[in-house]
Amino acid sequence: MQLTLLLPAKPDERWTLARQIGVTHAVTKAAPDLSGLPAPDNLDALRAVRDRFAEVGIPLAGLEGDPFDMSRIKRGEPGRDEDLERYRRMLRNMGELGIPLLCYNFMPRARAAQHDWHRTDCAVPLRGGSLTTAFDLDKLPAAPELEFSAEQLWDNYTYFLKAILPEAERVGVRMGLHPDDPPLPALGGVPRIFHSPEAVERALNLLPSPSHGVTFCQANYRLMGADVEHWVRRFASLGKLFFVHVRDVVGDARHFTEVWHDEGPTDMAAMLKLYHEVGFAGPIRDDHVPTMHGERPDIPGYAMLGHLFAVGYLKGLLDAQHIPYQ
Ligand code: CS2
Ligand code: MN
Repeated sequence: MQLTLLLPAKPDERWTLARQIGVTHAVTKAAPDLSGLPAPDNLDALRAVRDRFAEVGIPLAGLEGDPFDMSRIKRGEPGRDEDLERYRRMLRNMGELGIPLLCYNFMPRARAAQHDWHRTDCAVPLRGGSLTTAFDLDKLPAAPELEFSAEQLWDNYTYFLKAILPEAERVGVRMGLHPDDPPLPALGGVPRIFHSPEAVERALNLLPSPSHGVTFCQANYRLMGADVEHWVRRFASLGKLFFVHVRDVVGDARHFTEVWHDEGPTDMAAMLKLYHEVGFAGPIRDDHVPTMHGERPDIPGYAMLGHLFAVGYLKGLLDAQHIPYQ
């Protein structure tokens, strides 16, 4: 396994801290507002991002998230073919630059939403006054009329996959589908389709390809009510376990709170042993952590102090079980 952190696409103190705690690989969201460069469908821009990480010794294991506004693709709106060509260009660039993984989601953004992933509270007190995120469906206004149907979203997804997956396969980039977060059938007036493991497997079977697999976001599979061990083994047996997000939650998809990696209901040691047993050798990251004393509350899940704890905790569990990692 490659011990990884999601780091900003521009160097800052988080890069230094990542190196100091022994993280060996990075993933990043190379969107212009984060990189200060054109989007990754521009080869020089993506090369600059890759070289930034290479220069400090934390090679880029992959890209995550929407590299530019994906609304027209996800909503099936006019202009999507232009965006799909950009997406294919980004894949070609990744292949040329040796960036092997793309973690993507297909959550259409609700008009009012700030992120694709959604929370109703980003300052829930946890241990010692640390602050975590939570979601409570009952705190949202009554579900508005859907702007379009789940079947329409499946059609948009199929159109997207047919347009870009052959290119990913041609250039050797592996695409890991991240589940919806929260894994609900609709949110904010738009449908969601990747809220069950069966839906993810349906996606993999739409256009069978060795370049298509899963980002196994453990907490979201738990929120789906899925048999997490079963699906880790199934995706691994299919050669589809490309990337792992290993964080924990209490609750279910409608009402949950994210928790510290060492205080959740999931046996993290057993999960790491499972990933090792099924032969997972890809990148693994701690995903979200609580915000700690003195940290900015405006980047929920991604302030750095909690990652120092989480990475140390995961390294301890790996070392104690003699599970090799880079
Ligand atoms: C996270 C994502 O929701 C999750 O589980 O992995 O929010 C991820 O942090 C963002 O999409 C950026 O990749
Ligand atoms: Mn995740």
